Amino acid sequence: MIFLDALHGKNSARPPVWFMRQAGRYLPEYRAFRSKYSFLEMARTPELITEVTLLPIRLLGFDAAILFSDILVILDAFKINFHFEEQKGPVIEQPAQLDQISCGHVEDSLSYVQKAIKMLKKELNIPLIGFCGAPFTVASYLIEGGSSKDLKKTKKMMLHEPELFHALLKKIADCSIAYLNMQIRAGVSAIQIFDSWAGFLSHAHFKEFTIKYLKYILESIISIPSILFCKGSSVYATQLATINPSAISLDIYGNLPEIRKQLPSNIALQGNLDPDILYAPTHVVRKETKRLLDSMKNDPSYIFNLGHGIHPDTPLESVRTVLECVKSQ
Ligand code: 1CP
Repeated sequence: MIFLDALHGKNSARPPVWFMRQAGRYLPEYRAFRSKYSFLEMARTPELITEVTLLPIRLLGFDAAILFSDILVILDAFKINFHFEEQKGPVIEQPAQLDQISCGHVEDSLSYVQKAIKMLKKELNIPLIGFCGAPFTVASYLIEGGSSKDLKKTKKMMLHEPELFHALLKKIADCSIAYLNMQIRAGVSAIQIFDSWAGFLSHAHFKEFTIKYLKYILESIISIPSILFCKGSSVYATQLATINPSAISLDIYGNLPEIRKQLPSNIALQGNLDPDILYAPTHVVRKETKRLLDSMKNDPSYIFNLGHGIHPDTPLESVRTVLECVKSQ
């Protein structure tokens, strides 16, 4: 299992490869499912979660599967209603009373995730990655009511009402611990925590509002390989390393060999191909993939991935080209 070997820093074969959002709209087979079901119908139905998780594995041959789900399904545990709109993304339906929300039993509200993991374990012969959103990023959706370009409401709340903000982060962290432990007991082989929007924070605030809760989560979950991702991870890699994840997933900005030198050797690195490169002509896709592979040659703990999720309009041919390059190493 080269993916788990790399997470443990002892992969002597080629680097393993998987993509964030690998089960998504760039696949015609995914779009066929979406023409019949809404995203949330799919994400709440164990049989559909299983089918869609397996799509990119069967069609393209990635080395790890990631559970088809979303960081926002945890809102089901808080009984907060939300939906996804075509152009807009997630919409939180009733602005929550943030001082009053509480997380119920995840085994009840998120049982569909537990069932899907058990089904997937029977089908898969490669590792399955479970995940959740980080408290800061999940809180930002609750406060903004959906996606935001600047996280202004979130940062205002953080600055005006730090105690309320901390209490909210703690509640989401506690719920995330229960949720990840449920996923681990059901059989995932590794977990990834997505703190997509933590890059909006300054250094000191990153420590206070993000690192604190990521550390708490990592220390509280059942022991399993863990990967931390945020947009901004190339800036915050050394801070993220202090809480000892198995791996850090790098955005597109940093130079991996340089980051490698700054971090303890027991921390694996994942990333950081720019997803936009997949729009390039095939020979450029090949050249850029090789450049990244060469820069991490013989690294026993490198996992090939993108710097962020794959775009919905990515040409399938480019994905095939990347996989071919990595696998021919
Ligand atoms: O079909 C569709 O219209 C839905 C598109 C889609 C998909 C395929 C959404 C809506 N979520 C997902 C799946 C998803 N989301 C996965 C599945 C596993 C995989 O194949 O990787 C994962 C891990 C996520 C995580 C997620 N959701 C993040 C963190 C990662 C990242 O991209 O930064 C975030 C921020 C979300 C929120 C979200 N989900 C979907 C949308 C449109 C958004 C909003 C993004 C934004 O605010 O800009």
